[in-house]
Amino acid sequence: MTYAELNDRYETLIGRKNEISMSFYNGIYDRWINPVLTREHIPPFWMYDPDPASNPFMLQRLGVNAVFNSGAIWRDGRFYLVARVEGNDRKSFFAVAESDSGVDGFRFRDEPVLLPDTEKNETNVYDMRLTQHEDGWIYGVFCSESKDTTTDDLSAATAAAGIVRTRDLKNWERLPNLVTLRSPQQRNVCLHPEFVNGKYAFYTRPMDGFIETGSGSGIGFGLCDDITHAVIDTEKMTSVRKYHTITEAKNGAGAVPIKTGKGWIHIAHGVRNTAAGLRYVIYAFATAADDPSRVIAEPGGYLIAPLDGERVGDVSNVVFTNGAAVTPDGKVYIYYASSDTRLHVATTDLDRLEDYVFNTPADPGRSVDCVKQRIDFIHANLAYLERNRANG
Ligand code: M1P
Repeated sequence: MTYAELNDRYETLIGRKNEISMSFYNGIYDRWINPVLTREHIPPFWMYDPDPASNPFMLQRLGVNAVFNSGAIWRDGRFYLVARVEGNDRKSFFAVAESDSGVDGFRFRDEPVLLPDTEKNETNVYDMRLTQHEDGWIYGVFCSESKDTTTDDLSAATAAAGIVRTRDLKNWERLPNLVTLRSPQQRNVCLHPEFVNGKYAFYTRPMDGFIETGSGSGIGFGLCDDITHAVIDTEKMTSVRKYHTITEAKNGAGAVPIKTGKGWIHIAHGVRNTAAGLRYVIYAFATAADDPSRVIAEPGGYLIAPLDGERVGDVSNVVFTNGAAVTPDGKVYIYYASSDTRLHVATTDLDRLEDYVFNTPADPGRSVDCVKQRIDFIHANLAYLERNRANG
């Protein structure tokens, strides 16, 4: 292929219109047929030297393996994603893509984000949550991963929460990593958009090790006075892991909580173990308007699970979100990645999301109680249908 042909292929992809999937329905959200970002959305000049003199065979010199977990924000009529881009060398980095529609046309800016190099042991960065904070800054909180130097195990790593801030999504100021005094490691940390008791509030995910949460029992919540040297002493638990549920193995904050009339809606991920490995799904819960650490609604089961082709990828059987954009007219765009490979969008609105979170029955915890719950539901539904028939 010539560089011009590569570029034509790229432009055709960027220009492709997306459509709501008609084969999926649950009333809660719509799925869209095409992923919004894939590795094919990477500009060719990030991967190919276009000069035939130095690249006579038009070889890819710096490949991109995957584009997935993405922070999201809506600002001034445009949708911005800060995606996790993973090179063929396994290192992840961040890149900003923009679109007018939020469902198609996402185009990466000319260069990825070069973070200030202040954490000298940091090897990898990923999964940025973008928070438009009431202090006027846009914060990006992400996983900052370093080699665990206390062991010879080459796969041993340490996860911490990195923090950057920006006013324009172009110039990024790096702040010191979050310190949590009582948790050795952190991943999936997310900054709450408002001050709580006059302090910055973080959702955390305390972990004893890099993969296992160990004694960490779920999504934590902690306050800090100074975001430029963020230290959290005590983490209070919000949504906790439970036996034989979708969060049994671990869970973690996802998109920045969404403010509604009834409280804060959280779209998070839950993980359970199976004979085929870990299965990641997306679930939702709500916390109180006046106390964003207190869970007030927890619909049973998952909101989004891997479906069809989403089930397969580099880390199969995974859906994961770290970003949702909300428009002023109440439309909600949930950006979720499948199998650590590509990024999709599911769309809904605040009313439907609120109805889902507050009116979906909670998980009763035991099969027998689930059957009773369903039978009560069936009886009520049949009675309604019968009444309707009787009334003509
Ligand atoms: O591979 C699935 C996900 O695994 C991690 O999530 P968690 O910390 O909950 O296990 C993250 O690294 C995430 O990037 C990844 O998608």
